[in-house]
Amino acid sequence: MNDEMLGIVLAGGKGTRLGKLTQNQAKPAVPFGGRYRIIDFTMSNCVNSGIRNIGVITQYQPLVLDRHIGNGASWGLDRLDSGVTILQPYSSPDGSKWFAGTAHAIYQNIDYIDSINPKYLLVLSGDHIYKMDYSDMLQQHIDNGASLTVAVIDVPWEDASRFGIMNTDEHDRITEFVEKPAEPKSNHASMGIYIFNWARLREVLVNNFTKNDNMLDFGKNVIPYYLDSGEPVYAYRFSGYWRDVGTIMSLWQANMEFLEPNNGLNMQDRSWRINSRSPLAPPQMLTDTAEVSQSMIVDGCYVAGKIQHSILSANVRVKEGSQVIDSMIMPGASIGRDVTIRRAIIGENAVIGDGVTIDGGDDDIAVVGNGETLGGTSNEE
Ligand code: ADQ
Ligand code: ADP
Repeated sequence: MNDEMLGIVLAGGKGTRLGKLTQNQAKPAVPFGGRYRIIDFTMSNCVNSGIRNIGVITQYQPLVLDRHIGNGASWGLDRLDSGVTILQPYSSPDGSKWFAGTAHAIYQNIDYIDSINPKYLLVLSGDHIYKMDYSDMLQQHIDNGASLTVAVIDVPWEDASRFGIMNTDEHDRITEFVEKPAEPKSNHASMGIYIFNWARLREVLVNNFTKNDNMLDFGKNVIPYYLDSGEPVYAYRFSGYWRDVGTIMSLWQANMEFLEPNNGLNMQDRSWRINSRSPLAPPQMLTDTAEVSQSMIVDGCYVAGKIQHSILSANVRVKEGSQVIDSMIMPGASIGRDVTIRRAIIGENAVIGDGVTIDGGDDDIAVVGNGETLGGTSNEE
């Protein structure tokens, strides 16, 4: 059954709300949880759900993401009966093919999708942290006789205006959908995860794009169009751990939750592994001055300071006299002597000079960008 479903990961968003962390890479490529990049969760969910073909649509700063995904071997996608294809905007004789929205990005890749010829199209976002079995969602889609199924989760009311918000009838058929409403009528939020009957979606996209460009986005255009046309559109309820890590605060929070043993993600579960491409790094070194508590320290780290309730990704250095509290340090960052870092995200390969203090304060999170250097003092051996 799952051979009939093609997974498409939308990985092209600019992620402007992540600021300096997405200046040189797409949001799905942002490091998470010490060993991962955000997209690893979606990629692994696909493979664990039995999906054999995945297309990853990129656009904005795709280099890091391309390298990370490679031929898909990290997820076992390099076999004969499976594959991952990176889909980038391309130019054609009739002009630019830049993707103007999520549905437009699918429309531009019709040739690729036709080459796989799926019965169902699973549209995913590359920037969510969660574990989900899409084959269960597909089963419900089939049982309902749906044309489109949207995965739904209840979010805190104060966050509801960040999402597509819907109402359903007693059979979970969606009766109303508004993308990011200023005044949400419910807290049933779209997770941005869709299963479409491909033949019908293809028809809708082709019909509309040949006339005009009014089907650019799934949330803003396609779902309302389906509802107006009376298509059977159903909600698939999800109640597990799920985070949209599109803002600095939500990215920091999800990393801090990752430190909690019972956060609902269950990373020890060997039946639903999250895989990633991790180049081999030497073992971590904790010196006799190191003090580490409630933290994750990944391979290649050198720690001579104090680490408390923090994540140190691969190849991070923290020198003597420094302390790192409630923070996420991305791969390759180097922290000098007598530095204080609290409530912060430190970008990849950032260099923090001796004596610097970086503190987000009690209501905010400080960010140091990828490759940024702070404090001119010597940080050499
Ligand atoms: P957003 O995430 O705000 O809301 P959008 O900006 O359309 O919606 O991005 C969806 C995904 O597609 C992201 O992963 C983004 O990176 C990617 N993307 C965006 N534009 C793209 C393009 N042109 N080409 C390729 N990829 C692109 C959506 C839904 C809401 C829902 C939330 C849940 O619209 O209804 O509640 O997701 O997070
Ligand atoms: P944000 O965190 O800003 O909401 P998203 O990933 O949701 O980030 O994308 C924001 C918007 O930027 C989306 O509507 C997307 O279409 C648009 N976008 C995607 N790629 C680019 C690009 N290369 N240049 C400019 N805008 C883009």
